[in-house]
Parts: sequence; structure tokens; C-alpha cells
Amino acid sequence: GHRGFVLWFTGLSGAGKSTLAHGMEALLHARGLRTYVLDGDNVRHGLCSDLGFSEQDRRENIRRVGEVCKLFVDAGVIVLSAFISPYRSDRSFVRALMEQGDFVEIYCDASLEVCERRDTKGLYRNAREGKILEFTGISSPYEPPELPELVVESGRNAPEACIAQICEYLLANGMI
Ligand code: GGZ
Repeated sequence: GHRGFVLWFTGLSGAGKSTLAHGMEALLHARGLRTYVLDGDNVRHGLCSDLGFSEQDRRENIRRVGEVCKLFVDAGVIVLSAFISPYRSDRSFVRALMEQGDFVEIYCDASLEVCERRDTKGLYRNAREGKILEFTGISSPYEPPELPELVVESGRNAPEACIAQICEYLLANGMI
């Protein structure tokens, strides 16, 4: 089979990480590739159901996700990982678990202003009202990547444009 690698989407809540991960997955499936999406929906209810949103818990969340990514990659699967993953050092840790070139960090660059205006789940409003504590961008930090493989302007551009950009990168680097 083909070689596995990780597309690691990072960015604020509402930046479009899961949307892009699922969109990329559809594109990869159409090319006959095996994929798996990891995100809060399938990880935070199971493997990480004991974790909240303190700095320590987020770090442990990302550590576990990273180890799972490694297992999938070993199995030859393309992993699409969509977590805020707010700390640079945690993302570097996951990168270091992989072989060189198997970790593609994709910064979903949507400003806090845009994410808060969208507020599709009402979380920002609740965070502003103090009903959710330690909310990323409001009361908990987000450290943008310094040298990501890719920056997609998911706050400005449609998901289709971001997906096309990611696809270009994978083709240009012989990954698909
Ligand atoms: C940030 C929170 C919080 C707090 C609940 N801060 O937009 P969503 O709803 O669907 O995705 C967010 C998700 C973030 O979980 P991650 O596992 O990606 O975070 S981390 O990488 O930092 O471990 C959001 C929801 O959980 N959510 N409370 N306080 N996002």
C-alpha cells in the first residue's frame, strides 16, 4: 500500500479545521487512498474523555493524539488531524514522533475576529460571558505556527480553495 503521513490542521475554534480535514478526506478517497480523520468529535468522547481544557489537559490530549497518529502512519494510513493544538511545543513533539516529511503542519489562519463573528456553536459568546472558562483566543492562548508547511487563509477563502491549495502541496511534494 501507499505510505502514511499526517496532515496536522491547527487553528482557533471555528477556523475550519474539521471542515478542511473532511474535505481533504473526500478528495483522497476519490484517489483511492486510505485515510482517517481524528478530531474532537471522535477523540474527546473516548480516548481523551478524561481530559478538559486546562493547559495540562490540552497537552496530554495532543500527546495522545500524536501517538495515535504515529500508529496510523505505521499502518500506512493518511491521518487528517484537526485539533486546536494551541502550543507550539506540543506540535513539535508530534512532529518529532514522525519520519521526516511525514508531518505536514497546516495553519488554518482565521482571525479571532472572524471566528467570533461566525460563532457557529455559540461558544465564543459563552466564553465572553464567562460561561466557558479557558477558551482559546479569549481566556487561553493560541500560539500560531512559525514555520508551517502550509498556511491556508480559511478566514478569507472558501474551503474549496483551501483544499485545492493543500492538494497542490501534496502533488508538488510527491505525497499523492
Ligand atoms: C477551546 C473548546 C473549549 C475551550 C470546548 N477552548 O469548535 P469546536 O468546539 O467544535 O472545537 C473546539 C474543541 C477544541 O478541542 P481540541 O481537542 O481541538 O482542543 S486542544 O487541541 O486545545 O486540546 C470547541 C470545543 O472543543 N471546546 N471548550 N475551553 N475549545
